[in-house]
Amino acid sequence: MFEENPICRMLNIKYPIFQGGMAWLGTAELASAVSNAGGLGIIGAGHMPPDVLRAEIQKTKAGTDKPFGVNIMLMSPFVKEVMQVVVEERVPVVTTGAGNPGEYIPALKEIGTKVIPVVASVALAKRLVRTGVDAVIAEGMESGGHIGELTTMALVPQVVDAVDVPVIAAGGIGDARGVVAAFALGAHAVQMGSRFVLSKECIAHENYKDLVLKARDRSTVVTGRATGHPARVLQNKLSRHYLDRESHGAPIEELEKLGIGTLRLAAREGDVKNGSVMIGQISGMLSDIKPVSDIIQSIVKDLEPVIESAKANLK
Ligand code: TUI
Repeated sequence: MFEENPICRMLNIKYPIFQGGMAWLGTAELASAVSNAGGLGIIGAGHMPPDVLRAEIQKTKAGTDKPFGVNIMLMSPFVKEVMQVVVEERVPVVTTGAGNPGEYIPALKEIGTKVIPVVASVALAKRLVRTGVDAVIAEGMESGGHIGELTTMALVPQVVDAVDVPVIAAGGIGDARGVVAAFALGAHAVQMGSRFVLSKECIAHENYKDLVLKARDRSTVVTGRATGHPARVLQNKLSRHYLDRESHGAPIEELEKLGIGTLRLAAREGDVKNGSVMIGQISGMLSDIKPVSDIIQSIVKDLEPVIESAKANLK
């Protein structure tokens, strides 16, 4: 299975399943577990200082001999130094979020690192393909954290039609049904974040995991539309206060201040009232915490039955 999948071949991985590079949650423990299970584990560099990222990369290398990636948040104040660390450590794959990685592409490509940006629009996908990226991750607004405007269902086929590199679909995918749907839209691989938050290996605080387990279909909201940096989070005291201030026209500086440090507060300290519990819309269908290898194996095992039941509707 997947011997001819372009992403598996390009990256030398067994399954076309990426783990989203989540800040504070995509640690060496999670990334190495996903890579060991045959997917692509990704360290979420978030706002990590360069020395912290270097240690995380070295820990991941100690935990797996398989390819892995680093996700670089382009809004990070450390972005230049962090890119330097990734080059020095010869990280096999770099994914980027929240911006345009164009200026860093030549240095990464020179050492053979595959560069795979997250895009939320066809225009950015086309622009980045011209600068030489190896593939693109088309991420719909079902995702947790920082998001664009389009849904996965609308975005993925339009990106697939617009570019001639492989496309990884992200946003709203948590089981084999989502993977088959992504393949039907023309994607070659998937990226999942929320599903891996509810894994044994994810170091999210148990309060964070518990709140995600309790989530229903409409439990997430989008804060920060007024700031130009919308983010999907679970409803809680913080998001209610934020949305209240936003709807009353609070200045952007006040809103941005409300968000600082809140992901760490929820994810690591477990303060899920005053922190940001970033998670995608599929949280409503996540009902168990499993080892990463079980998550991946159960998805792979369910692919054929899901395809068969879809086919039944063609008869
Ligand atoms: O980056 C993400 N998801 C994230 S980043 C993050 S850290 C954060 N913390 C607090 C507040 C906000 C963020 C949490 N989740 N996903 C990838 C992604 N990239 N989604 C959307 C985009 C994106 C958006 C606009 C990429 C490029 C873009 O435009 C750039 C351009 O030049 O047009």
